[in-house]
Amino acid sequence: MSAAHKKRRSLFPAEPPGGERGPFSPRRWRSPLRGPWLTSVFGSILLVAIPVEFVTGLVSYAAYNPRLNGNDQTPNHGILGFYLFNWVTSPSWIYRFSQGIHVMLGLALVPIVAAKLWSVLPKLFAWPPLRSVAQLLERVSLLALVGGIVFELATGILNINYDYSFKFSFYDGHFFGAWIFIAGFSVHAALKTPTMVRALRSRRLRSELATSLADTVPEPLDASGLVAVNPAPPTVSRRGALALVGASSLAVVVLTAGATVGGVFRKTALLSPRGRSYGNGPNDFQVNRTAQVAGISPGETGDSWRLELVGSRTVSFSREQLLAMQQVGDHLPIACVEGWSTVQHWSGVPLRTLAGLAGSDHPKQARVESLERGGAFATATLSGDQVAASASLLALKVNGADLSPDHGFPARLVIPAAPGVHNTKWVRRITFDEGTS
Ligand SMILES: Nc1nc2c(c(=O)[nH]1)N[C@H]1C(S)=C(S)[C@@H](COP(=O)(O)O)O[C@H]1N2
Ligand SMILES: [Mo]
Repeated sequence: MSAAHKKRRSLFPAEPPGGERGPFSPRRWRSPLRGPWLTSVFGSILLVAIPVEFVTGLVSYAAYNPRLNGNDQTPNHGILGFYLFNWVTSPSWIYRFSQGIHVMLGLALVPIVAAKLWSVLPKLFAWPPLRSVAQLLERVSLLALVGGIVFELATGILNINYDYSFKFSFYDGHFFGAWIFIAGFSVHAALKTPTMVRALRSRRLRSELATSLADTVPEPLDASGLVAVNPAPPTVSRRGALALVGASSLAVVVLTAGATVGGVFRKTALLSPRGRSYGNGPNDFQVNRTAQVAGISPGETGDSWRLELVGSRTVSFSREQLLAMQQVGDHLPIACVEGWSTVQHWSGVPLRTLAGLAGSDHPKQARVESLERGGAFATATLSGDQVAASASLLALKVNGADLSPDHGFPARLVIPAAPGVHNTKWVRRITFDEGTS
């Protein structure tokens, strides 16, 4: 063993199991790109992006008005619901915007998180695994951090792909997972930000981007344990690695953003599982669940259909009678939690007019029931503000034409700024509650 080699080895106090070739040997990790600078580049992106992702996630949960009966099986989530507020009704695009960011950014983070984890992989195998109490604490926080981000990305991606058959467990899982993750993230950020700043200052991004493969050399050895003690020749430059990660992120965004940006970009949303199945003519925009899948039979939506309104009195109206009332219309978005959205021109009867007809001028909340039986979509509870908002509609038409069966014929809700799921289709009954809840 050479003197220099001995010196390097002295950074590692114990002989790992498996000798020099096992995964626990620092000599086993040979990428010449790994080092505090590269890790810090990925870390600094996450340091900004993760809080945005967390906050838009909390906003999304608040937008469901989980405190209203029936909107959430575990309302409030105890102390973690401390921040909940009555969700807003304007601007109408706010949920579309915030949830679009949450989903797109979440997807864009996948390559960056993968690169960050790759860059610190040798630390996972550091030997001996526990050197001190401080290190034990750090490792526990890493479990929340790494386990948390992997869990959040996985459940989020499953959710946007596979509907809501597991809706409430998804919400609970993604919600509690987010809190566990953010706890680990906060500890990690507090511990590592000084190191990150130092590492970022150690090299200039501009000169890294100008460095070719031939000139790529490892970062100087340090105590962090990230830099390879036994580096292999580089097969990609740092700028190549950064370009690969950046391009992957960009590709994910380009291939999904069309689902919420809409227009001509809709066609580029090749990775988006939703937001691309259309109807016909004026109803030619995406359908989340068709009437057939929801079990709506043409018989129940025909001439015998009546809207029942329950307040201090109970009244009911045929579709014809509703169409004879004064109609209002507006361009309003349907913005799904899955990240896709679409803006259409909806017209029908304002919800507050219907409340008045049921003898309930200032309801505290409204319970909406669909013809659909059972499942997470069959009912929604709206706040008093949502009933009172002038743009809140029981829509009968879209873009001037009758609603198609798949878009909720005979009548559906369109509530400004609400998550798509509260825009109940095939409405059967609305119960206005003047109580104090
Ligand atoms: N009764 C009922 N209403 C529903 C749904 C449903 O499956 N059943 N889907 C909801 C969801 S999750 C969304 S995003 C919107 C989608 O509306 P669209 O299919 O007209 O685009 O309707 C909402 N209303
Ligand atoms: Mo949705």
